[in-house]
Amino acid sequence: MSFDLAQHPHRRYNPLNGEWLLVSPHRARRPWQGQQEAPDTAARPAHDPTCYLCPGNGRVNGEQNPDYAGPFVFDNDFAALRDDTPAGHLNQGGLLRAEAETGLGRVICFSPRHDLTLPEMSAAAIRAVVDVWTAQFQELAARPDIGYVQIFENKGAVMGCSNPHPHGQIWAQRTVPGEPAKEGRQQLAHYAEHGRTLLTDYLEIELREQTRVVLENAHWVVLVPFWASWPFETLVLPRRAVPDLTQLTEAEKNGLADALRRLTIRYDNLFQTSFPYSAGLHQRPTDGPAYPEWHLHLHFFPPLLRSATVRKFMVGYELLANAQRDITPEWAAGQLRAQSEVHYKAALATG
Ligand code: H2U
Ligand code: ZN
Repeated sequence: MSFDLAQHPHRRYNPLNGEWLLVSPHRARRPWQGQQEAPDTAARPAHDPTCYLCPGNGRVNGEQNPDYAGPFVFDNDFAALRDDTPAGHLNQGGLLRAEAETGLGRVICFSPRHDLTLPEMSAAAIRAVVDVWTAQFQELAARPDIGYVQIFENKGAVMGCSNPHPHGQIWAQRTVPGEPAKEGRQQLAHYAEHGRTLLTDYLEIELREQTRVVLENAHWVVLVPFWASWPFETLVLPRRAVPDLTQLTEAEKNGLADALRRLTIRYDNLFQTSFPYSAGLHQRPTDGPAYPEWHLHLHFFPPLLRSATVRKFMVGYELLANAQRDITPEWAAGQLRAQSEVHYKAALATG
């Protein structure tokens, strides 16, 4: 009996953050119990008078949203970080340590439409969101008090998203937080040794093997990473190594919009539901250096496992030991590859 990644319990290494994952494929070999649920065809109004993100409506701080026509950015009224925090720190024997942290939070409404999530938007409308991410990164990166800019989206109530109006967030702060700091150390070590970015070398392997690739266009590749811990986790990678959005060409930005649209349609089609996830960009820190080792990418972390309601929980072993999965990344990639790029709601509407 020889070792087989599709059958035998094993550990996989995540070179991007230096951590390990336990894969137990034998547990997933029981028959697919994809619970049959009716397609979610719930419709929302294009404008909701009670939504604090819709154009023209009031927010909790009393401000009124403009009658915006494209993406709309405003300062988060309940930002986790503030730029008026006084400096200060605490250190008790090296064990109790604290430091004041400064920064800001912003909310990005993807469009005026209350009812259109990314997979239901046109590539041009998604490109407008990419442009806003780029402009926000550029503006914040230029500030001496901002060392890192995190752009992300929480989608769906299951991910703690409080408002269905499609929107993302930006948290920008003085220091580099944990996940990008880990990825930065790993990428720097690889670049120092090989003179190429870690993700350039990784992508070359994935393009050769093809087993985990979900979709490609001229400038981007979407794949289920070898070390994915969430069942249908994906990595969205530019073929050309650039450290941040401002380095992308027009064609690459259009390519990103295309990749995001096609990926999120496949996600919605998988369980015929508006597919929840946390997703976001990882880009170079903005504290000064050029960071040539940084290879911009997006992560999608979706919680669903078997159906619109059966999700993966990161609990006992995952909390106490390390991440674990049953279905293999290769199998998950195959499921996503098998999906149509016509949104199921559009397909149902045209019969
Ligand atoms: P989430 O549902 O993804 O948490 O996003 C909603 C964000 O909008 C949340 O961060 C902000 C919340 O603080 N918000 C405002 O800034 N103003 C409001 O009037 C309501 C919500
Ligand atoms: Zn709305």
